[in-house]
Amino acid sequence: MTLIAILPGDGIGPEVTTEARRALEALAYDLTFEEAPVGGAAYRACGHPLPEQTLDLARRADAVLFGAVGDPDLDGLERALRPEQAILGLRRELALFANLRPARLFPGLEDASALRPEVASAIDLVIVRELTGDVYFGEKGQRQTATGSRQGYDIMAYDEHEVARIARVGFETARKRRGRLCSVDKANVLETSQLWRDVVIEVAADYADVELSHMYVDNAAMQLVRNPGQFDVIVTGNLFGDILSDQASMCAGSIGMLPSAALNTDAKGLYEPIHGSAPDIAGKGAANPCAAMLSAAMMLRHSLARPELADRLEAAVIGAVADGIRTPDLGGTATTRQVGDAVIARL
Ligand code: GGG
Repeated sequence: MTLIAILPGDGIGPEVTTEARRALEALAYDLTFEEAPVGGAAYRACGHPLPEQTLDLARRADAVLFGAVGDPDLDGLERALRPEQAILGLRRELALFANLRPARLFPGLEDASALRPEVASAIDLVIVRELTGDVYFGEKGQRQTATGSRQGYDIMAYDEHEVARIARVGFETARKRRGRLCSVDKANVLETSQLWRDVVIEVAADYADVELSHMYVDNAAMQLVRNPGQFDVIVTGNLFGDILSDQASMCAGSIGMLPSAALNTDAKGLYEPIHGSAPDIAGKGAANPCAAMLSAAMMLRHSLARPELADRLEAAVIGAVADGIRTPDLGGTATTRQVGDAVIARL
């Protein structure tokens, strides 16, 4: 039996993972599910955002379906106990260094996009975000300077092997798509980015069939709204990738539409909507479950080797949205459960 770990987390995480799990149950009868607390919910239940039992389940499982973490009521906690540490810990412990974040405008969502319809309709890209390095995992802290003022610091660092392995994921992803890879950095200012650019160019020698370009992150942010159709695959670091994918989501209609896959070198992966816990709408039945359901489709494709089921689930989500069954973030009035039901009815 294939074991799926369900880690719903905080805020809207439980609502959206419930719909994704229902879709998986409707599609495949040979999956077993085990659920464990994570994030703020786990801190409240066991005193730690990533309890040993949750990590153990994630290690045993064939794949992990993750909701969201974040709880403003726990903002005062020391950093090691904050809900967000759970997802960082999972990425580190499972060595999930490669994050695939596809963004495309589904039929009928032109009006929901932050862009003009003719610009928005061209968006069809994948952001390949490095996930276990950068300022997220470098040395960090607060200290006092010689003049007595408080200083916070987060060291940005990348080793060449970290850059090379994510660059390869970028090239391989581009090779399976339209053959264009744009590496995004800030090489005019950051030494880390200069190394990033040098290593990406070295790796490019193995991918003569892929057209490589480079862009500074500030320009990439601007180009994403000016002309998103120019991008096929973007490969970038942890922080830049986090920011650019939220931006891309609004070009594609809503942050509630973007799934993600966090992968290591095995089939094991962690699948999560790119959105956070959205505490303002938690428990109201207003959360968009599409990103979580599309993340489940990515799980079927990447970890469970069921591409035909992944295609069916993606088509069902696209069909429901095209038929106007949409949550408020997309301008609709449907509830989380109604969208889930509409997707499952189309499987
Ligand atoms: N489902 C995504 C989520 O819960 N994000 C919260 C978060 O803090 N993520 C850290 C990051 O990806 O940068």
